[in-house]
Amino acid sequence: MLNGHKRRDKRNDCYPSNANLAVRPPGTIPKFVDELPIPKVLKPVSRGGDYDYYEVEMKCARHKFHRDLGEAVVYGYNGMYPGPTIEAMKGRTVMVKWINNLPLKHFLPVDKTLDSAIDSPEVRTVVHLHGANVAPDSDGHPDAWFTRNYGIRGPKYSRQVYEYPNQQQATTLWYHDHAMGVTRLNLYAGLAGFYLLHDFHEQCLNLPKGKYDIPLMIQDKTFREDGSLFYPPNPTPSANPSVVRAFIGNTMVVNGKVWPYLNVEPRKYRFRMLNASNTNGFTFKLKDEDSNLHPFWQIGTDGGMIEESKPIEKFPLDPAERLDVIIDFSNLAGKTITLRTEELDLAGNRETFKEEVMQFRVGHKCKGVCDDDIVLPMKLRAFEELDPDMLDPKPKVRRFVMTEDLDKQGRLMLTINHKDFRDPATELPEYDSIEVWELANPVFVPGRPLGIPPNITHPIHLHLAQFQVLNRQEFNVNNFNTKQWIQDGTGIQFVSEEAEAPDPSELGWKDTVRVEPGKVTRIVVPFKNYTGEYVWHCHILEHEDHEMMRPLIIVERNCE
Ligand SMILES: [Cu+2]
Repeated sequence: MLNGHKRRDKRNDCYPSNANLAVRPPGTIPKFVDELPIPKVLKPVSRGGDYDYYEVEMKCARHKFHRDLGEAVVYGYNGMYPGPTIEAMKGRTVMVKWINNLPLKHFLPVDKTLDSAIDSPEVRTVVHLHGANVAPDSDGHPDAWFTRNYGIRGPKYSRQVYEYPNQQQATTLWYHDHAMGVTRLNLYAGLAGFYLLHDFHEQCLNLPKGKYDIPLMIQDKTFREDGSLFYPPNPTPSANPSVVRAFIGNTMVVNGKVWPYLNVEPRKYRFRMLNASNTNGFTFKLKDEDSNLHPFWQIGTDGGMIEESKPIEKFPLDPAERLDVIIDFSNLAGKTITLRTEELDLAGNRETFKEEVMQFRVGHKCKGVCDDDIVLPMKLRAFEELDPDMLDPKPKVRRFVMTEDLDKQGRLMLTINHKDFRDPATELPEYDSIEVWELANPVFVPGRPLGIPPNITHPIHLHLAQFQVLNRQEFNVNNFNTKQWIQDGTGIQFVSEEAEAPDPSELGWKDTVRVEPGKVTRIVVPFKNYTGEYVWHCHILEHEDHEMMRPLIIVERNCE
């Protein structure tokens, strides 16, 4: 096995041939010339009475992102990018042996000055199934990493085979790398795939199924002239390469193709939309060639089905968030519908190349039976809204501030309550308790567009838990006392008494929430199912690698 890899490393298959080539201008890459790939469904190695057993091997591979680009080196689960889709059924356990057969040296710029990277091997991996309800030892703790053949193992490493019991409702999960300090590079290199959890309730709903149920992994990337992946080394006086504060690519990639198209029939389709970008948040909408807007019919959030499908014209989607939608092409035969974003470049100008994401080309007739019996809106499932004022006992309230500090190299780093990943745990909720978390983001310049630095939204992700977004409330960032507010909730001046309701697309169970600049974002979180050590963190991968992450330890309930 090892010899095989030595041979492969020698052939330089795992490294771009020329890492010094210039960046390819996005305007030289024609749009909508490649068809959208649909990731293959993974087959189990064996099946037991109540479980399926899979093996997935991470390895380097060559991948063509676009007709006119040369092959790029990628890291892929089973050598595929995106990784193969795992289809699971509620109540039936999935076991996966995650195997690392990657080389020992990374092809992207590794910052060896990050706390977690000092003395750590370059290519270390651990898989997190994002949004899943799993025991801590199968959650993919960022310190549970391992190298090729499990040769070197991180301090929290405990097992080769992860166990996913699938006891939650049907939803779109995704698996991706989570190794501390190199997640941004491993995910950018291609280590991400879908995990679609089904249940009987969902299967009895009259939703588009099979080839009409399509996952969309949306990312922004930048390429060199030869088609290889570009990620900035960002040398600083104290570190070369050095972690960047944000990575914004100049092209849009869906399921591994740059600006693809999809031929669709004039009927309804289900799309599971995932933002798997490193930093970039998007606002999506659908437009035809005459600039008419067409609605998405939302059916789900991160955590599964919402109560009733509803039309939405546009919605925000930050890194790691998912939205489950139906797009109805029935009355659009012969039309071309473009999935678009409202992109701004870093100067706040319209980012014309990235405003287009992919194209749906609607054919003139259905291949089989059209789906005229799917009637929208559609009742989906019961949903209980959690109102903290009605809860007994009263939920514990925790307050967090998205803070800025300097690291040992003197670089700006983002922290939470001025704490980083290595500080002792402070979030130890009790098993079977419900808490309210208030997350303040005081870095805000009014008048500057959202998403343009410093007005950055932090997508905050809690492992294990699914929560509900309560509201957001704008506050005066120039008159804010971080310490006092964390301590007792005073030291803050709200711009208005009234809090804003969540975006309509956020009404449901979530595992990632946008903590917008200049606002306090409130969520209500039940902690249940497992005790033990997890993490919560910003899902901007450049922030998470630079320790914008905290331990989350669910403790046994105190019975007094
Ligand atoms: Cu962040």
